[in-house]
Amino acid sequence: MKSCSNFGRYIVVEGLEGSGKTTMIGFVKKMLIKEGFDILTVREPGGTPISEKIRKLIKKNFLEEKFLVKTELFMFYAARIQLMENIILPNLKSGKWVIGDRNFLSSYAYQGGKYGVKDDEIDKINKIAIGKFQPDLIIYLDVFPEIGISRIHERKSSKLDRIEKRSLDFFHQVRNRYLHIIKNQKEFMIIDANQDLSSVKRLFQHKICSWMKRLYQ
Ligand code: Z5A
Repeated sequence: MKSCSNFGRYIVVEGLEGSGKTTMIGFVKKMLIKEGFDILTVREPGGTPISEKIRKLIKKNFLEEKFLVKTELFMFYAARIQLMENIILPNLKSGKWVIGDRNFLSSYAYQGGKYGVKDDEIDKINKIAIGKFQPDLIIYLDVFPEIGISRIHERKSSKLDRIEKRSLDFFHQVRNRYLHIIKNQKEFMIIDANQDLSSVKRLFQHKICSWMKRLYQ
């Protein structure tokens, strides 16, 4: 099934918290390794020493100062540049396939919208940060915020982080943003992630396999 091209492929999984991104990435990684692919998985924000420090800072609860949305946006992009330039691009160049837990669509969904930064302003930052670079495939796991959050509550014994503490309204807005902006992407798929785990896995496997068949036709 492997391509003759030396360049790897970059698949990004997007979705609200609790949509099952981490679970599905682990599952598809195992599946592709069995097929003989060399796979690297990364998460955003994070994935390099500097990006992991930024991750901690972004998630921290600050009582003494308001965290501004533009500050957040630049911090996510700072972490993204470190990860793209130092990890993702060199690995793709060496032929590895990279599966990412989030990328720029998260910034448009969480830091954009009615109360956030305008899309044309994010476009400018995006262009400076990653230029015209596009993932080969974006898979959006669509979950209702109520379901995603209840999964996170079930999973977590520790306190919620700064972003997870936001209102249900905020997450509904993020979901609407995702559903709107994903339609402008070159290669995307939407999976109904409200279903039970084995159904979502089945759908995920089916979608990836049909995309790969098209890729190697
Ligand atoms: N953020 C941003 O604002 N702007 C940006 O540009 C970027 C990010 C890049 C990162 O949080 C935060 O940063 C995130 C967006 C913001 N904030 N929020 N809120 P993170 O990296 O800590 O976490 P996350 O990306 O939001 O994902 P998560 O919380 O880890 O969830 P997940 O990976 O999608 O789900 P999971 O870990 O695979 O599953 C969660 C639980 O549900 C687990 O117990 C599973 O077994 C269970 N699960 C999964 N699927 C199912 C199904 N189908 N049925 C039943 N149970 C399931």
